[in-house]
Amino acid sequence: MRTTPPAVGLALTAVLIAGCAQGTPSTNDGSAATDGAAAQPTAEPSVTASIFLPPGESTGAVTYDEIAVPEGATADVQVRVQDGSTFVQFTGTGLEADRDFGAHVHTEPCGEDPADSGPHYQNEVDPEATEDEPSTDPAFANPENEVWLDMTTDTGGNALVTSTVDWEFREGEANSLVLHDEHTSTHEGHAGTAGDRLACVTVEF
Ligand SMILES: [Cu+2]
Repeated sequence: MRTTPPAVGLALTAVLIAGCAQGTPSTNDGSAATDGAAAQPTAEPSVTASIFLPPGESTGAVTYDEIAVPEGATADVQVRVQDGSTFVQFTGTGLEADRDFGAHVHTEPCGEDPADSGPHYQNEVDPEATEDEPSTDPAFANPENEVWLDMTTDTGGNALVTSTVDWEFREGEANSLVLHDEHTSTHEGHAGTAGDRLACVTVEF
């Protein structure tokens, strides 16, 4: 799914309000901020807005690959729960242009090491999965049982992607959104894998 300008405008606004901007309220691609009625209905979403920084400088949003996710790129994650369903929206700006990313909700917060964010959050946890061998069984590693937010950036390095699942997160068990090197595989033995972890956003889902 591609970005549309309104959400980008919202994301930048949210970032400025959040005040974690490090001296760059960038003009980068600020796009047209038409008004707020973005694509999605918003009951009362929780919003986490952050700016990607190198490991060690932030645990909020960390980039491990500054080509794909340059320092200063922004992430805006909205989560809304309604009638037992959960809606998650990711908006990114300043990312590498025209590029595929895989993205999922993971269990642990971001850290200096890309592995710190742990495995994918699953609604029904794969009983075969272990710490060393995360779930790659398509019966569990699929976009209905996990939250996948695969995206392709536009020519300006923006992306907007949404996912809705018919369950709610168990409190405290989903703590990050991880961006990966490629779109997510769905076949047996590889399901849920999407290459290297390029960046991570800490979000309390
Ligand atoms: Cu992942």
